[in-house]
Amino acid sequence: MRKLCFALLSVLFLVGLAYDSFAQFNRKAIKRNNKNIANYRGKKGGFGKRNVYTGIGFSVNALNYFGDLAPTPSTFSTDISFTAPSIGLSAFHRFGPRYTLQVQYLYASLQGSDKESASKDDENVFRYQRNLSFRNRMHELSAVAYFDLFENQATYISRVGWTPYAYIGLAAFYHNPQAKAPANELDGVTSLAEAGQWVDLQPLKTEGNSYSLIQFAVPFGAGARFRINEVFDLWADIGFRYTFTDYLDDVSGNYVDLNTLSTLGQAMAYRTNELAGYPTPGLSIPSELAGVNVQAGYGRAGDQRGSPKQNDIYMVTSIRLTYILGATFHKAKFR
Ligand SMILES: [Ca+2]
Repeated sequence: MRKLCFALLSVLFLVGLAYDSFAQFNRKAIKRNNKNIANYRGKKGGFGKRNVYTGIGFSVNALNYFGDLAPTPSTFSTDISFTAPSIGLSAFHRFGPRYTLQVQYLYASLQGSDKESASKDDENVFRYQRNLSFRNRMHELSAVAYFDLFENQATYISRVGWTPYAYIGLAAFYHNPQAKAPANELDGVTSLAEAGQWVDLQPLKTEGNSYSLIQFAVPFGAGARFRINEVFDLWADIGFRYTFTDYLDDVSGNYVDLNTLSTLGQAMAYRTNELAGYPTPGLSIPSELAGVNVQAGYGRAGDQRGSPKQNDIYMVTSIRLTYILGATFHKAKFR
């Protein structure tokens, strides 16, 4: 909750900042217009229609996941080996000397695995023994405002060679957490029909509750844009998607009574027994499911499965090539 408040405050602060600079820009524009009117010598103006431009872009991105299945319990823990590539398509509109608005479609993929990220030989033994894993393929649509440090009052032709920028916006995404099904049901002998397949986790209600597959996020970050030639720019930035869900990994709260789940749900919700030698002698206790023993602390109703304190977030590192549309039209007009 504190995190959410912080995120909302940050957004409000940035919106305030943007509004302030916009107001300042307006005041400047009025001043400039007055000056222009006073010095009128024919056609002249502020950031007028002919300075506005539109373009399209293509990006390659690297995605990292921060959440319940990260290597350590810290907020900024991620397993770099699970970095997933992604592509994005975008369109942007330049509407001020410092301001660009961009809409983007991003295909994204996130991954995490307790077994591969945590060790049974250190303080992360809880995660190792939990033995959960996931992948999540996402389709994200975002609208983001970019604020340049260096301004350009004229047309795209005289835009600066490079400028740092910051961005903030809103994103909506469709996601679908999945995990690979184990060979057997929880009884350890009956083969699972879905063995080895990627199974959708949301319909199984592994923690007893449902969540929406459409979610929202606040993208924010910083980077720099480099002019390649008259029409091409290269953008490089790094940022976070602060989401409003803890279920990107299908892990957030406690284990539920295994009797309340389907056979497949049971096998996907509690996975400690898949580790060789588990449940360990001395810590093997009966679960609520008849005939199935679990490791003490895992798999019984109320045992901790995840941490609901923090939502899952992801980091997006991007390199984007953009092309300014209508350049030949402008050239023809001003030659
Ligand atoms: Ca989570």
